[in-house]
Amino acid sequence: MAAAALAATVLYPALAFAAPGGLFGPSGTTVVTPEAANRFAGTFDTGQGGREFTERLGAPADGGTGALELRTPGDDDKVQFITDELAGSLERFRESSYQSLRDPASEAGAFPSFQIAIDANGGELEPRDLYLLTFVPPAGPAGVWTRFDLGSAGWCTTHQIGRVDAYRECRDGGARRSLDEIMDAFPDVSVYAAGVNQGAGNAGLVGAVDLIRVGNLTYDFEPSAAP
Ligand SMILES: [Ca+2]
Repeated sequence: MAAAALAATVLYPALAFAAPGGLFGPSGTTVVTPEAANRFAGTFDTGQGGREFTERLGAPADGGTGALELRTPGDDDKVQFITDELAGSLERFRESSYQSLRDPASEAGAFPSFQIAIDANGGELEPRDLYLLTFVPPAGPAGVWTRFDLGSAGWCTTHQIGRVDAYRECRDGGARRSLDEIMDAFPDVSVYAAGVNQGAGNAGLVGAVDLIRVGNLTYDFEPSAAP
């Protein structure tokens, strides 16, 4: 999809969204279920991947009974779960993390990654202002819930032009920058959306994610609403 169309269909709705609660946004834990998606969507999905709320792989501590499972059987498959509720200040991500697990039956060795879509100079989004920040998790064991700290992470910064797959580019290399370095480079930066990404380039990976925390807000993914 062309950058202009991408921005128009995906990211312009966020322009009308003002994050409540000030700089650090809303607080507390939000349970995200198939029935209550909290503006999460598979914005950049491609190919034949799958996404399912399930208890099959359990949940991390304090993460309820289930999580969101992501499947990318083919090399070109890409599944995401991204919300523009996280639009606003990049500062909120100084305190941020998520938890992930790789199914031991996976053929691939990676974990689901995390991405932040930014407007490099804030204000009105022009297609040329759209960049993606990608966190590529380090290697780790399968079958264990692992917490990834995003506030101290190194971020791969890619200009979103045409159909380039930011995750695949970042998995294969590219400089990593701290949030401070990104904010120095883009003093007026604003966030449009953020969430998890699996693929392209993760053939055979079955991963799960839970407890996305940004600022004082935590998203707990669950198969159904708590009674
Ligand atoms: Ca959960």
